[in-house]
Amino acid sequence: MHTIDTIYINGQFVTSHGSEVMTLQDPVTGADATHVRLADETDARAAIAAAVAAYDRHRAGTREQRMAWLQRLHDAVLAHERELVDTMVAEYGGPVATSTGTVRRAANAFASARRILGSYAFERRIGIANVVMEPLGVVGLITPWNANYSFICNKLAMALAAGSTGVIKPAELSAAQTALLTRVLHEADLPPGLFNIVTGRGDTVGAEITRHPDIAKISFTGSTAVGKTIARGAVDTMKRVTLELGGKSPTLLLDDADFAKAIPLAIGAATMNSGQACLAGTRLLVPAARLEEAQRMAAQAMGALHVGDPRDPATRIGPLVNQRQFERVQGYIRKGIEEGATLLAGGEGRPDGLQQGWFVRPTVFGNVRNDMTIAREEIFGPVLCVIPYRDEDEAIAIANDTPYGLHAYVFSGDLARANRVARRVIAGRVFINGLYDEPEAPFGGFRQSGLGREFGIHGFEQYLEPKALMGHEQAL
Ligand code: TXE
Repeated sequence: MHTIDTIYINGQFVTSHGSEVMTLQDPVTGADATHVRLADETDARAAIAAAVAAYDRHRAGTREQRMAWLQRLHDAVLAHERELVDTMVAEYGGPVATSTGTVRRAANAFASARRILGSYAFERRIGIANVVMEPLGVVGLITPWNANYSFICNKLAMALAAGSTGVIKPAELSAAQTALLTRVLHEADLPPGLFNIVTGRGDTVGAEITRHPDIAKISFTGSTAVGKTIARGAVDTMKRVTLELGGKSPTLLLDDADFAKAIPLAIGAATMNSGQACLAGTRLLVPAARLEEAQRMAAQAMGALHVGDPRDPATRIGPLVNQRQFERVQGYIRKGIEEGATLLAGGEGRPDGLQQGWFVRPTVFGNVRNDMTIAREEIFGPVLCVIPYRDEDEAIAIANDTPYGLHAYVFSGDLARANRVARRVIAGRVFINGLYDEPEAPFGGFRQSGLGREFGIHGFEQYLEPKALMGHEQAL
């Protein structure tokens, strides 16, 4: 059994003070795999103190210096791509293709921050004012388990580029990935204290970061419920918050779309990262007149996905991250059946031949009404709801009838029409006729999907605060 008991403070690996040891299971077999000694509030405070001590010097440093550090962080992650992927596959159960994408996105986050920093105008003139963009201060970066490396690296890259120092609180479930990533980032040999990494529980370490007066901003990715807790906790010290939360994203299949091309893409949108993706397209809206055809094709495309060992390159859907998520998804599948949706593919239980670990059956429900629980709540597994609509207006109304607004997908034979529909859907991002990866386009949600944006220049500016300087030679 693997034991992890170190955290990273002030450029050093130190043993955490926490007394709680958590056991993580191998998602493929369900067998115990790793013991993690969780950090506690004392560790969080030590990490914050180190980031505070490093802040003034970092803030005063040059743009060129920061760019050089970002380059080194990028190179370090890429140099260890293989190990990082293997550890992600083993700990999290993400299929190898997904996991490789996550590692590349992690490396690219540093390249992207470097590019933005290279040309960013930190000063601009507005009337008589010289407006300078300043770093916010020490930031708290709290991340989930579903793409651990890329969440950490993206937030860290932007914070460092902006001139902030930080404390990272990764998810407990990603302890082994975080331990490896920490060693990799340490190799980039940045000055101590610029970033500190403390794996502990959300309600201890995360809560300490949220309430600590020396933290100026929190960037959080995770559940909507925890996002609200953080926002409430942050208000006492008026911390800035960026929140990337859940979604229940619609895929609008318009009546002029080529179903044979669009439906497999819609299934891809629903099942990315084994369905454990905030941007997953989990509600497929189809014209009522072609409901039977669409449902048959969706069930067939879902049934064709290879579920199995995440190490196998043919695997499209691996196990879920842990037993809790497995049971949660089983509960939603049960709920869908109870509420009267038609089971078209999958269902409760494990897939044939995969009777251990946290594998679920990729599931399609047909004849779903948008007020059913399975159409309203984020399931976070490979479960798709097919919902019929009568006309375009109703499709848009159903798409927008959700507390969320993170993402949407539109398929149509007419690009101009697809764009018109995309503008009427309430979502931070809309993919039209395909699945894309644009690392510098803003990412984030309307409504309860969050607050603020990440990535690119929009994400970068969330780490800056404007200051207006006014004055001239003759003033006195
Ligand atoms: O997330 P949590 P969980 C959704 C998804 C999933 C559900 C539950 O639907 O099924 O959330 O997952 C830290 N103060 N998403 O419970 O708890 C926690 O330690 C400060 C969507 O694992 O939100 C971890 O580091 N921090 C999401 C991080 O929050 C706290 C990705 C996320 O965990 C805290 C993950 C507290 N009081 C889950 N409590 C997405 N947007 O992609 C917990 N944390």
